[in-house]
Amino acid sequence: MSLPAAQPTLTGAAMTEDRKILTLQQFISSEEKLHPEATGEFSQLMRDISLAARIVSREVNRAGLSFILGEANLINVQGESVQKLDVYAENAFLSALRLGGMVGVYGSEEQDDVVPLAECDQRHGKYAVLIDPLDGSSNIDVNVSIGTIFSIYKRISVQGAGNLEDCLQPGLQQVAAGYVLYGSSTMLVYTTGNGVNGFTLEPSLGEFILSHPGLKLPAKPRFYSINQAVMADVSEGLKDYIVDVEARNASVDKPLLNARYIGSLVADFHRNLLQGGIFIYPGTQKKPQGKLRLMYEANPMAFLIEQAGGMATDGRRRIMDIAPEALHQRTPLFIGNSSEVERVMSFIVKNG
Ligand code: AHM
Ligand code: MG
Repeated sequence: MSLPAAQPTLTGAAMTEDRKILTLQQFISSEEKLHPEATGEFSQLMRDISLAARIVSREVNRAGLSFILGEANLINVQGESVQKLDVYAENAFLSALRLGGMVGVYGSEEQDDVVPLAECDQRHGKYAVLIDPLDGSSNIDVNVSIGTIFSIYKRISVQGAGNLEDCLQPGLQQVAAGYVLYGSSTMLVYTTGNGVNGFTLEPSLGEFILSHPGLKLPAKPRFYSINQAVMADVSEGLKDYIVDVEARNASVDKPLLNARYIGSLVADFHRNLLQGGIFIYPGTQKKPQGKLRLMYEANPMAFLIEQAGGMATDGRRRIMDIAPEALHQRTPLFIGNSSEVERVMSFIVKNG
């Protein structure tokens, strides 16, 4: 029996002439060259985000060991206190962005209020960053994929530290958005409004390598993703849509839309982005605005999905058109292939 030919590793391939390896840094620099007016500040900001992502990735990968290493009163073998991962991620992103100096104001799911990052003028810190440092953190203990979601705006204020107004801009004003998926491998996927590109972390190089250029949603959706447990409490229109999905599935030999729900937005979104589908986190009678946050979860994912050829709404309105009123505002979310998002919206318009 002959063994299959060994697949080149990224490191191996990086040394060969026949395959082009592009790191995130190289990609950012090449994009910057297309914009003669660019100051390099955005590139620096992306470098800061990617540094924090690599630090968090390293910690996530040894999360199962932290408890063992930190058994004695949560102090690990190096004598450092073991932090909860979501606190760790918050600190990693906040300090990378603070030190990087490109961000005037920071808003996070982990903070009650916005954090002005420096007493800086607009030139030094012209961006506002909104972030969910570790989304799906209830999945950490069971070794399920989790993620970071980020959204970047230009500040409105021109002097001093940034403020809440800089953060409360509609999603349409985003200059970039993306996520980091800590999964079987770590990926950073982002858009600046010129398509969606995905980079995979090569751990031995410590570099994100362009692995998924120009991501587009497949034309045919394969999955629908919703927490079935809340169905009794959702609108009649959404119930009608799920009946419609079941009827379409029953009419053919193999289901057209399979159900998949991880309960970790980044992982659910990433699967549907690559393979096609719709993700729904609805409002319910008990929680009319649902669970997900407009500024940290819905807006960045909406920017990505639109750039990949799909749609994101709250059931009636385009997510990126919503004028935010509060930092931690929640919104229902219907996101994915336009054909499915439009279909569920038609049921909601008809039946509420
Ligand atoms: P979190 O920001 O507190 O981690 O909550 C957000 C997560 C999402 O990742 C996921 O889509 C959703 O909560 C799952 O919620 P549920 O368990 O209600 O289905
Ligand atoms: Mg979250």
